Amino acid sequence: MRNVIVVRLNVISDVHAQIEALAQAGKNADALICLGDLLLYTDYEDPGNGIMGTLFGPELNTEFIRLRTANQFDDARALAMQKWDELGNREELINREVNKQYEKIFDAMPTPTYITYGNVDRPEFWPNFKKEGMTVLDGQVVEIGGLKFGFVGGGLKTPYRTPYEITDEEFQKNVDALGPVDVLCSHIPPLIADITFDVVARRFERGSLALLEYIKKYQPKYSLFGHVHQPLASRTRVGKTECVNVGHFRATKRPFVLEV
Ligand SMILES: [Mn+2]
Repeated sequence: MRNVIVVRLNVISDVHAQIEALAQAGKNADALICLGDLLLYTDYEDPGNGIMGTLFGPELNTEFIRLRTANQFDDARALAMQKWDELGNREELINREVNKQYEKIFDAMPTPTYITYGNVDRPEFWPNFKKEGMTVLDGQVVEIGGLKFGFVGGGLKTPYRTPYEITDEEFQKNVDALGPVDVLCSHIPPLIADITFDVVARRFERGSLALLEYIKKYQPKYSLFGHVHQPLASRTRVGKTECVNVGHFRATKRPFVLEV
């Protein structure tokens, strides 16, 4: 007879500065897996909140959100430019808020944690905040509980120009670097209609063809991801692979539990 050791992993994504719940996210688990989007730039529920709400104020930010939601990106940009002229150096002001948020978020994050970047992250800030027990992975594999977990971070290019969007070629390289794994962990989903459509925003978010092709080729047990906050479907199956959106942690405050 063989001893079976069960490892419990709590998996979260799209934290978006949900600091209180984050501090509890590792409860009863052997480790936390975080699939990115730690920052809160734009709070659609509370336009005075988040980095843009803090800098622009609720009224202007409401208008900014309205224009972007209506795909009027040039008008949104023109409106923002006007405000930046008044406020001062855009980059400095945003970076100051990013630093403030990351400090609180990384402070609250339980360990041990295996983590990758979302499209609403600023990877260049992470070395300043990374603490003991945190493993940052992108295009890399780690063994947990005897299984191989592969991580691919970031988002793909969109008209929204979110903070960390990489080209399809760069993303493909990170996927190719993995080789076969048991659990594929990414911020964005594989490119499948039901899991990339957001029913509240009423649009498709970007999914990855590279991830879908990887899944078809290697058939990992799980593909875990986040990114789509209100998906049409939160799970789907590709052959032997169970594809799971682990949920919008800012809203749910609950991790997805994976026992291996
Ligand atoms: Mn997100």
